Amino acid sequence: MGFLQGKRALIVGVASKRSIAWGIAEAMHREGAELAFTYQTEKLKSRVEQIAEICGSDIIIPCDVAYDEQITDTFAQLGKHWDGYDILVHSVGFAPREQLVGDYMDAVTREGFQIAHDISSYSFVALAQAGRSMMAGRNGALLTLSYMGAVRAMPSYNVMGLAKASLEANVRYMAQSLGPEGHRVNGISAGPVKTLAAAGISQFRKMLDHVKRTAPMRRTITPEDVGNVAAFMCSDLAAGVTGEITYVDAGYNILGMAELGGDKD
Ligand code: NAD
Ligand code: 0WE
Repeated sequence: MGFLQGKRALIVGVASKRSIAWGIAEAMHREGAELAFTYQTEKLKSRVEQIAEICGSDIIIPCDVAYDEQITDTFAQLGKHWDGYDILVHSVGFAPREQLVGDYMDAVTREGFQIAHDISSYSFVALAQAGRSMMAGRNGALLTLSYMGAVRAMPSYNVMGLAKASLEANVRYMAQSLGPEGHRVNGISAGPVKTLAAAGISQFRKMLDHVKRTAPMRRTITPEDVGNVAAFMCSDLAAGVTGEITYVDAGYNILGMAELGGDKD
């Protein structure tokens, strides 16, 4: 029997078969969870439907987290299928593209800052809030995805780094709020993966190569690597863990002077 047997999970953030959220959905399905999915835009609907079908799910709900009504309506729709749910996976991040180019202080604007924080951090607590009553009494688990740019200044990640820092603080404050209700809130800080969100980021290849050469495991990570840890974190096996950010990055974050320890250069 899978370790998520009897659990119901809402997955927010599938856009393609490369999505980290898809790796998470696959692992949760394998471990016996029942799944529901949201999609951001009509363009993504048929793709998310296909992916949901592979996981035996026919619950596919539109949700652009920029809109309060769509967040509220997501749980009204979910309530037509399920009387409650146990797991929320938030795998959403966005900043206007021009924010992720060049030097931080040249690129940042008030609007770019606001959008990055709204979509990448506020949306996590907004979804949790809207779904709170449906999680009541079920010892729920909430999970989000972060990146090391939250805690280190990195090239071009720019205002997304600040938004991820906010998201990681959100994990801790949400854990404080929801702990007394029996719910746990955690984050996974993933190493770089080639997904749609990474497409068109200049030097992304170089970042993957750098990790391959220098990370302790001498490889990059996959959505499957993240999925397995996510499934564990949202299961009762992790009942004693909340407010935590777990790195799934082949060990890259523990290094200093990474380049000198690598195979080449
Ligand atoms: P992805 O493009 O597959 O997923 C990003 C998702 O965010 C998409 O499904 C997109 O529809 C959704 N999204 C964006 N704006 C939205 C909005 N307004 N409303 C609803 N959904 C919206 O890319 P991914 O790499 O799988 O990203 C998932 C998460 O993982 C993000 O939080 C990202 O920051 C994080 N992450 C990614 C990497 C990486 O290198 N790919 C590394 C660490 C963390
Ligand atoms: O969190 C992310 C991706 C975030 C992201 C990506 C995009 C591209 C398309 C947010 N907003 C947008 N907006 C768009 O218009 N990652 C961790 C992947 C990533 O993105 C980077 C990275 C890494 C790693 C951007 C610059 C530098 C490194």
